[in-house]
Amino acid sequence: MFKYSFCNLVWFKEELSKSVDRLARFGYDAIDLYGEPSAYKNDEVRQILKNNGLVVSSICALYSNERDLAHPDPKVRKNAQEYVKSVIDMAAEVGALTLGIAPTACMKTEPLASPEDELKWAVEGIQQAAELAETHGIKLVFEAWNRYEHYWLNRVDQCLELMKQVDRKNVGVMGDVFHMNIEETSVADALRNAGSNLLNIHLADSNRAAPGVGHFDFVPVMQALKDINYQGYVSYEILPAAANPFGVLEKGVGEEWLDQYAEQCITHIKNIEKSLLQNTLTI
Ligand code: LER
Ligand code: MN
Repeated sequence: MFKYSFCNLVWFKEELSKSVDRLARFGYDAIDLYGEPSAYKNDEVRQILKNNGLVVSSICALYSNERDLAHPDPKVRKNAQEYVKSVIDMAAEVGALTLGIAPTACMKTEPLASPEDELKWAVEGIQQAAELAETHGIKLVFEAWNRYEHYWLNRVDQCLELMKQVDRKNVGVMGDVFHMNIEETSVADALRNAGSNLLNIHLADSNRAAPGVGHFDFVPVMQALKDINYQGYVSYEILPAAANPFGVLEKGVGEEWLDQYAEQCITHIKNIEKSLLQNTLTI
């Protein structure tokens, strides 16, 4: 029923062909590429994916302080818009269906201007990006990040609200259960509330490791995705423990984050999916 993808952010330092080979071996359908266009040669990406029978489900764009659509400095906003344009171009060239869009930087926990100004700058930048993405048939998605990574979009209902303000038909939302486990009253209800606006999802356990390694219950989440007839990819975004998820990537990861967790992610969730299909799980 579900299609599975994996975000290669955790394999930041690895050659793409090795990552894609691993995903193909464990039965994934797609890859969710971290959004650093200079790290890839798009024709090579297409060839590697074709050779392994995978597609690109999404681009996980990386919004740093220099790529802040809501920054008071127009130069920073312009830089952010240029970055977004470069990831849209990359998404178009590698055939990605969705692309993460953020009103302001990740790891920014306090605003730098008034809420009215930040909202105005962000909406302008996102509308421009949506119009360009539309010409390539790409959908933009807002992802809620927990309070230690963001001061603005912490819950899916806030993403839905911003989606309405942006008011472009190719803009939707995504969930990330690591963040949702911290911020939502009920992860499953928040996904149900997003309904057909939910265009992508990141799964990770409570400690951001592979599902099954922490203590998060994935059964209600998979049931909610089934109930809303979720048509997007179920993507895993697992990351080692760190206050700044990007800092840790520079160092590389331990052996268990490679084959062992890639296999465990898909096996754990496919087992739940199978049980839900056979109706053997009651929640
Ligand atoms: C990106 O998908 C995300 O979830 C952020 O927390 C980046 O670490
Ligand atoms: Mn995520």
